[in-house]
Amino acid sequence: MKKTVLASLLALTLIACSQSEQTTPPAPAAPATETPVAEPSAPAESTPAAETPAAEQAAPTETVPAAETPAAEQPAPQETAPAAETPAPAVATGCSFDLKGTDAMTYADAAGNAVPEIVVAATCADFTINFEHIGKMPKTAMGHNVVIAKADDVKAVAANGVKAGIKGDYLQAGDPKVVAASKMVGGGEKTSVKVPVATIKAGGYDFFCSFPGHEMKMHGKLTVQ
Ligand SMILES: [Cu+2]
Repeated sequence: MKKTVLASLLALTLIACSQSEQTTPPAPAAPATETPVAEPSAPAESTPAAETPAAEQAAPTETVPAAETPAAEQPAPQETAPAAETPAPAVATGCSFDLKGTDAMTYADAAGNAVPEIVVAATCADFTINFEHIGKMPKTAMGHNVVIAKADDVKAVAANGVKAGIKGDYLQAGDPKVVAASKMVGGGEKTSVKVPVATIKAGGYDFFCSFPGHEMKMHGKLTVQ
């Protein structure tokens, strides 16, 4: 009996609830349904709207590369700067010149500038190049020397030097094409080479390093004025 009563009470309550819900909903139900409809449509529009900005962002991204193009144009003026450095020859004062060698496989003057050419005074009987390896690498890895030869003979002298190996200071013993040469030195070491000016007066002589591969970068003109 109690169960039936409870059941009927529950049923009544449910009906009451459903009725109360039904009665209340009608008014709010209309606005409630209208609002959801408006909301979905709004997000639906906002989604494509969000896609449009994305497409607009892609456009700005294309303008960024455009900004990179002027940046690529800037390196051009920078390239002209090194070109201006190259023509500067080192004019020796007196009858000697202090030449440096670096771990970066380059020759440099005392100020650290590149030395594309050394100009020797014609009044000198002998000209001495005092060479210092200012790097730290050993002779076996980054050895440097100063060899004087005719410009046309440099490749052949270097090739013969490679055959001579490190034991021969990368110079063929008694190579007739070598006018003068210093010994091969490593980081922190000094050496020198004396050049008879009468021999190089005619012109067309170069100085270079005969360590394998170094001649490409360590190479300059030795001229008499
Ligand atoms: Cu070298």
